Amino acid sequence: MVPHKRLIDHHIELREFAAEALYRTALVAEKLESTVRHGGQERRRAELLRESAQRLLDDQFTLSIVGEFSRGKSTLINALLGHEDLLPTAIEPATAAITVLSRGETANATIIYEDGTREENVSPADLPKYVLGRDLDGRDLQSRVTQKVARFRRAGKVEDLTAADVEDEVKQHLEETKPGREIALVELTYPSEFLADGIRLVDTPGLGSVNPRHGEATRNFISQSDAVLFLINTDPVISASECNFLAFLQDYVEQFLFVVTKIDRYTKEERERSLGYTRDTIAEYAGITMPKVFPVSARLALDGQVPDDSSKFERSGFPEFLLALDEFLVDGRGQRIMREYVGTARLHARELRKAVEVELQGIDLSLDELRQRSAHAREQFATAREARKRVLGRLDYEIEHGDDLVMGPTQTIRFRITSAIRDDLHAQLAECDWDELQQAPQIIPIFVSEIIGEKLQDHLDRTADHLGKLHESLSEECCRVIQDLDANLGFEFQQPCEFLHEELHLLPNPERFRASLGRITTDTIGSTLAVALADGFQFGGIGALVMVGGGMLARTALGGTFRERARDQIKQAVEAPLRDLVDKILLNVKEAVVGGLTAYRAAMDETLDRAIGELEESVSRLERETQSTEFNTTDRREELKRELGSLDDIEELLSQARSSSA
Ligand SMILES: Nc1nc2c(ncn2[C@@H]2O[C@H](COP(=O)(O)OP(=O)(O)OP(=O)(O)O)[C@@H](O)[C@H]2O)c(=O)[nH]1
Ligand SMILES: [Mg+2]
Repeated sequence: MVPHKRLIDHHIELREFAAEALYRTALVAEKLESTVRHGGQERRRAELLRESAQRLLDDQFTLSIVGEFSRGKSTLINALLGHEDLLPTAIEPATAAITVLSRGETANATIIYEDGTREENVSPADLPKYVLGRDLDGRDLQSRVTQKVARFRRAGKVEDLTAADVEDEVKQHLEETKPGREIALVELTYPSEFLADGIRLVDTPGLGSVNPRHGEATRNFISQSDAVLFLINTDPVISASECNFLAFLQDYVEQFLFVVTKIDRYTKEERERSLGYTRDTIAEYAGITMPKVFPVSARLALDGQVPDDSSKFERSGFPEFLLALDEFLVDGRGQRIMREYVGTARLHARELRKAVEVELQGIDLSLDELRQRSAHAREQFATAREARKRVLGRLDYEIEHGDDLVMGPTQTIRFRITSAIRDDLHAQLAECDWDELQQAPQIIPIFVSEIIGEKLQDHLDRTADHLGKLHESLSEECCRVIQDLDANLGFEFQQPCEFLHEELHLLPNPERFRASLGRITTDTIGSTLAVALADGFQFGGIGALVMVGGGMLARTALGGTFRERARDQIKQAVEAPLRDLVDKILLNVKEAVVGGLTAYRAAMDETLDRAIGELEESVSRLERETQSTEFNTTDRREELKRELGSLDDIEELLSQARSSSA
């Protein structure tokens, strides 16, 4: 299936404008590095710009397909690539490993294990061996236990069945299904036009299946995604746990497209009701206004790819979906190009312009005038460097006191939060029925995260506010230093330094920082509790029964005993990590604050150093040039004017890039 041509052309146009601007800026930098100059500063700039252009042209974009188990993720990818059996699919929870698909001449898989070893040249036909989880939904265990209960029942001895009998089955099952070497990732190449232009499609293990490690694998991969396709079904409609997962995703990814699959199974009326409900729920719970939700049938799309059956393809919803998907991809990629590449080209072009302007004005001066000017400029540079020291000194102070800022009231906070969670958790567990207990590994981290989030909110808000104010005042000061330098240097510049505000704006800002503090909390809770629950509860033997037993055990006399034991097990699994959880969160927040401040300091330092250093270097070069006997003022002036013209062209290209991205 080929992506829509016009939109792809449009994306390529933007990318080419940006790449050309980067290459041309590199050329200007190189030309300015004339024979009389030393230091190789501009040559290094040119290298940097070329590398950046190369990266842009290799431009990869990762689109992850996520959703709960069995929603049809793998089938949807197969339909997008037009190959029915490429990725294994199944009625029960299937995919257990992250599979990254990219374009290649042949279909070929590489298996990468957690220990770093690789298995190359695996045939896609063998993928089920690697990608499918064994007994992922506990079906084997369930049937094993069911058979045992049935045997007792047939013999009329169901009353004699003890918990120990059932536990034996669990132990034996766990022993037989012990996981082998864990797969970290499967890389699969496939010759498809859909994967042209650096698109990588990622099939992820479904969430909400009984093995929390699979949800973890998906959660951990999300930060590497540029955009997400979120799969939901017509029936069941979107659930609370899907909404929670969506909220988690929103911390990492800005671009979402929602797909409701398997529409072939329902009538038009059912579909429309389900779609309406899904849209409203997403809008209400995830705060995404007018979410784009596309109803499709991957099954019909696959069947409709057989020649002479285009009506199925028409009915699959794929024609509209593919159009929207193109638009979505172009939009997402375009935003990234604007952010990462157009901005870089613009910054360097402006710096070069300043350097050219200083030189052009300088070579027209008499030697005496020039000496006076550069003596004056040197004083200004010294003043600017003093101001830079002051700005950095303030940041050093904050970094040194990062501990107080974040860790101050740790003890009280820890006590308050842990007891609140414990009380609430016990009360909640007492109310849980079998079905709810089965969902504990998914629900508990969300529940704990909500309580901790609520209790820590004030504390995190204060920290974020403080950092926000600091950022604001330091950015202002930084801009002032450079503005003062520009204004007092004795040379005139065509463009004021308003862009500096934009550049500094990219550094940690209060809102983004507030969001990232929230994310640290969710991440810490997610990983700490998921692992604790997985080890202590899921694989701890008896707990697994809760996963499988559901209705069947509830109907036997054992039901009550197991429910109680399962509750205790959940309490134990959660309580131990709770004690350290708050400390861990605060420590992670502190690391993020200090890390953020340190990165901010480095960026501030670099900005100021560059702004001062570039001009200083221009003035020094000017002196060297005018003193050099071989220097030809007329030629150089012509050369500089030409480069100024090139810089005008680059600005023009960049504004074309901006308008083509709009
Ligand atoms: N009728 C119909 N069935 C579908 C469609 N898409 C998927 N299915 C079926 O739904 C089941 C689950 O599909 P998968 O593609 O394995 O689902 P998944 O989301 O990858 O599941 P996990 O890997 O377990 O997370 C399979 O039996 C598919 O054949 C569809 O559009 N229509
Ligand atoms: Mg799958």
